[in-house]
Amino acid sequence: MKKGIIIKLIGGIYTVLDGDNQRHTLKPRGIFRHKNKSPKVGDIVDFDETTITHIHPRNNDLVRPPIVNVDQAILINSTLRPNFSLFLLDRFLVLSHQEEITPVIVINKIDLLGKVAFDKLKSELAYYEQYYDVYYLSAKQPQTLEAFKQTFDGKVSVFAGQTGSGKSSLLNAIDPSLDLKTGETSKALGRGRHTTRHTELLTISSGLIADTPGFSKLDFNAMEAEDLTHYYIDFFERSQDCKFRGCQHINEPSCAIKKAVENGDIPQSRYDNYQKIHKEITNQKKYY
Ligand SMILES: Nc1nc2c(ncn2[C@@H]2O[C@H](COP(=O)(O)OP(=O)(O)OP(=O)(O)O)[C@@H](O)[C@H]2O)c(=O)[nH]1
Ligand SMILES: [Mg+2]
Ligand SMILES: [Zn+2]
Repeated sequence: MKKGIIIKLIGGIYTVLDGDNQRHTLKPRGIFRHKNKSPKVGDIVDFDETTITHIHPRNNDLVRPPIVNVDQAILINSTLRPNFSLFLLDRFLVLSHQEEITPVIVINKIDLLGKVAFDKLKSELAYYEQYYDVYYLSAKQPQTLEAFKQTFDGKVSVFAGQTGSGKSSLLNAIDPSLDLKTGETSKALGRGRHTTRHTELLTISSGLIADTPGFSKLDFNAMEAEDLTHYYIDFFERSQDCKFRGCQHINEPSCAIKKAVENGDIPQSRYDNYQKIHKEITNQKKYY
């Protein structure tokens, strides 16, 4: 009996990577399908010569991309083409916390910014650096990637970010043998084409990464407005100073979050985005 991790699934055939970095092509036991518990990419499994015999318990189970046991979400934002958006970043952070996956923030395409614009972006992100790892990278400048390479080690990561933000380009820059397809950004639209296809974990540095295609629309799974107060981890940390327990920082009096925004301790944009997401969630609920 051997143990490994599923890194690929195509047409019912699984590829499993064992602890000695050997790959095995396997089929699942029939009982899995029967019990409606098919193995997924990211599953830790036991197997014999031909067959996956046992699936170990999962830490988490992502719908998109369909991968389980994800340790971290690496959020790829580009400076330009497509334009950087604090709203998208705040959304991605909420989604990561909802899935209980540690987010890492990447700003890619720093080569496209002049010094003044770059300094401005960095100062906007300084707040986030208190809570998250933030990397400033360029797929076109390999020297910017040195420290970042280590974030993959010993982990299962997923890339998330808008189409054209440079996810595949970054992976190629770190390991050219991956030879992933990348799309030229459409200059007219400022958007990239959809270029990444199926779900697979790739080996990179000493870790595994799923290069997922970007998307233009991001929906939240069913979420209560209350949950949002947890997924904004910086707000949650301060919320013990709100007058009301369970304060949602919207209309309540003596709210520590609103005070911190007024004092400039929390960026206005971070709060505005919170309000927008809060509204979206409460509006969604009407339809249930
Ligand atoms: N100037 C510059 N261009 C970059 C950088 N990284 C990627 N690009 C370009 O941006 C375009 C999109 O890059 P991709 O790597 O295909 O983007 P992606 O995030 O994988 O896109 P999807 O697979 O569609 O989600 C390509 O034309 C790249 O050459 C960068 O750091 N600097
Ligand atoms: Mg891609
Ligand atoms: Zn509050």
